[in-house]
Amino acid sequence: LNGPNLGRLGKREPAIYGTATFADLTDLCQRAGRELGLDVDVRQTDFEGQLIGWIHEACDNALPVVLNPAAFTHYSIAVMDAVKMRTAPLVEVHISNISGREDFRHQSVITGSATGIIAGFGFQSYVLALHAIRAELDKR
Ligand code: CA2
Repeated sequence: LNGPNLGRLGKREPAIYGTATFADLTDLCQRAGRELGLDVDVRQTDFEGQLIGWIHEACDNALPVVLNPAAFTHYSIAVMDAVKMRTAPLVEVHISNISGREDFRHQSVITGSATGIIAGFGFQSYVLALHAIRAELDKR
């Protein structure tokens, strides 16, 4: 699940987010999912309520989530409250290393309620998160 502006990947700020597009990210996640035996549904929204609705859907169906909340990471108590309701592993991901960027990006209100966080590996952060979810599911 991807938050605001991530649908614009590859179109601006290539130095931070790379030149690949959101469609490329979707392909990468689906391919990685197939290799790991996970059926991956990739979504993106610019709307907080939509993102929260999708997190509720995952909670209701005990579905694991890879979540890039984008800017909501840094201030959305509403997204944090939804993440707290999780009933399956939820991995927070970031394309960039948020701890190495502007001060306002150092804080995530999400991390404390997630299973864990992976940041700074470009699109590979998502693949690593899918591996983490596979490992969590295999523990059960
Ligand atoms: O590094 C990440 O994955 C972020 O979650 C991306 C968010 C940013 O607000 C977070 O601090 C870190 C921003 C997504 C904006 O995406 C863009 C895509 C194309 C061009 C410009 C921005």
